[in-house]
Amino acid sequence: MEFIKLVVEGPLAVITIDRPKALNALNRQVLTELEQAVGQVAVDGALRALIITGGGEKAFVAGADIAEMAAMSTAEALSFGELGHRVLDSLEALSIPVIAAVNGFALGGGCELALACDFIYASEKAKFGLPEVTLAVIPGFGGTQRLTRIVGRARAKELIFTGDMIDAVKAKELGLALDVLPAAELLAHAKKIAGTIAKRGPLAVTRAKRAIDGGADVALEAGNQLEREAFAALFGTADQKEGMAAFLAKRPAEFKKA
Ligand code: DAK
Repeated sequence: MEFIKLVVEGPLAVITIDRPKALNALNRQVLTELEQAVGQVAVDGALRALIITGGGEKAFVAGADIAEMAAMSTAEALSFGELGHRVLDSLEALSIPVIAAVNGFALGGGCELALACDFIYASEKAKFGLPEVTLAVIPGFGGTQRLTRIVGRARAKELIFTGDMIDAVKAKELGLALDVLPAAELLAHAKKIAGTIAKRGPLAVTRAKRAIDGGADVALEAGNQLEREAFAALFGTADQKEGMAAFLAKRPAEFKKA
């Protein structure tokens, strides 16, 4: 892969979008490689968390590639949008938690990529925005939907209608970024949190992710039903027996994802 780096460090995987000359902009090749990397993560049963970040000093991802999109026909735009949605959906559907470490510009498709992750940590240098209307288009990789679900309709409309960028502090205020870190500490912080998650019962983490995501767009009763089913199913796992036995024996648990 030319523009995507996938590095596995024990139970953690780090994907770096690495096309710094174009501020890591997402063209078809980058998206296709990203899809491939996400596919590799999906089948690696030893992984417990994934971190996504941007290569170089300036950008997480500065958007879909404007040079590639400039001459697209409607049919080509439809196919490009389908590719972007497919890649972000596959990321969102991973059974392990995905953390975006936003180290710079996260604009347009880059902001949408971060929004498809489970949560976002931002460096002090990060800037978020959906500037598509400045190009006379709209977000095409799920931004109108995922941003709205996080910040609410009115804020999403303000950001999308103006196309203005916000800094990391404002992103935190809106609930878009969880925390703001000095640039030099961002990745280490994401790895620390990912490392903590990696020690927890992996099947439980996955079930919790499914219950939270599956319950987000349904009535409370239906969401609670998802939780009840997941809770009960976990009692059929060896890890649940191990986790509770370890607690009672006052020793660390050794989970086997079984
Ligand atoms: N695409 C292509 N190249 C980009 C780029 C992008 N999104 N962003 C930056 N670059 C390139 C620049 O062209 C420049 O290339 P060279 O001139 O050196 O060859 C290089 O990266 C460095 O950028 P700058 O020289 O501009 O760097 P500055 O520090 O001065 O400015 C900036 C940084 C982030 C403020 C500026 O680069 C900028 O405004 N970039 C564009 C940001 C943007 O508008 N992003 C949103 C893109 S639109 C859809 C599907 C998807 C989408 C929409 C519809 N359908 C299927 C319908 C998604 C749309 C978008 O994401």
